[in-house]
Amino acid sequence: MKDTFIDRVKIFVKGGRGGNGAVAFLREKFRPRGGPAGGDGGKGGDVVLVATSSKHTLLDFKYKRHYIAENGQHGKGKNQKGKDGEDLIVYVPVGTVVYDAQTGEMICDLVEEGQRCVVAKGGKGGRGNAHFATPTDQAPRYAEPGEEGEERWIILELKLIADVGIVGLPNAGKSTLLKRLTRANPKVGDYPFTTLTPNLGVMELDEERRLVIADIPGLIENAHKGAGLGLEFLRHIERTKVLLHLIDVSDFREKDPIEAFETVNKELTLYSEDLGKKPQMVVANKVDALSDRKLLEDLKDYFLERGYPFTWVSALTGERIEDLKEELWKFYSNAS
Ligand SMILES: Nc1nc2c(ncn2[C@@H]2O[C@H](COP(=O)(O)OP(=O)(O)OP(=O)(O)O)[C@@H](O)[C@H]2O)c(=O)[nH]1
Ligand SMILES: [Mg+2]
Repeated sequence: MKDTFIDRVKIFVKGGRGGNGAVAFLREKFRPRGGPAGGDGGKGGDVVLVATSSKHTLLDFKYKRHYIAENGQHGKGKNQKGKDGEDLIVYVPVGTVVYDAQTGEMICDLVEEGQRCVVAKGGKGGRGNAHFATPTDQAPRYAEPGEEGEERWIILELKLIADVGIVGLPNAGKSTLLKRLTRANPKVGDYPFTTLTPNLGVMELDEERRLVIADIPGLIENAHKGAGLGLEFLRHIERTKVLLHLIDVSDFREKDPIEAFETVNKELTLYSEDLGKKPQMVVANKVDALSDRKLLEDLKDYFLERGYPFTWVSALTGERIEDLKEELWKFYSNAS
């Protein structure tokens, strides 16, 4: 993913105005006092979002912010109805969630190809005077105006659709690992919060076995209350099937990997119970800098006892990366 990844935009949508009903009378040679014959106005077009997998970002919306559907045409004489305005179809990537900008209410969640969502209804057309004739007023000079279309600001938010999400404390080596597993080229740094927006990469074992992996900014304690950067990006891994939980074991005397693991898990659960319950595979990283590898056995016991598969790598040197690919694939395939 490029730095230009746009995952949230605000746009204005407005349905077309309904056409006015017409005031008209039949004037025929042999019926000089023909009845009212004003046609109805056409309906205004709707603004309709449609999910497509051929779009992957919300970038277009950064440049064009207003989406207004066509107005309905006015009614005409001889009871002719005005033409309906055309719906304005706006394509958005699969994975777009739509909110009302003012109320924050979710309007729709576009998860499937071709799924549609009307975000602004067109106004109804007004009725022509033909509708208003009564026994006492057979020649009404009144017709309804068309209604205004609905209008509002909406927020489009794109959740990345990844198969695997990498989570862990800042600096655990998540981006380095993504680089190793895929062809993605995220920024790596020896300081926390190097990653500011999510990165995506595709891990390819062979033609049939591919996984999309997401690397998100590191999580810290109280992320669910807004500490650090992590929280805002957790939505990107809500839809992944499994999580790869990366822990740094290089400095285990100073930074307890189990504590790190529990801290991150607590934040995941506090953010959303579903996220906390997602199957996790625990991966110890930076084993190149670990002098006493016996620690790995202890960690393995700890995690296996709790039902988490456990493995280790060095994202930096590439040690056991090929094994991890196979293990991750297996874990992913077996997760329901
Ligand atoms: N020795 C060693 N260092 C590593 C390894 N993997 C990553 N690092 C180093 O750890 C630091 C952090 O790596 P990143 O990949 O940026 O870590 P991150 O988890 O993405 O960090 P944030 O994006 O800030 O959350 C960098 O200096 C990496 O070079 C490893 O296997 N061994
Ligand atoms: Mg990173």
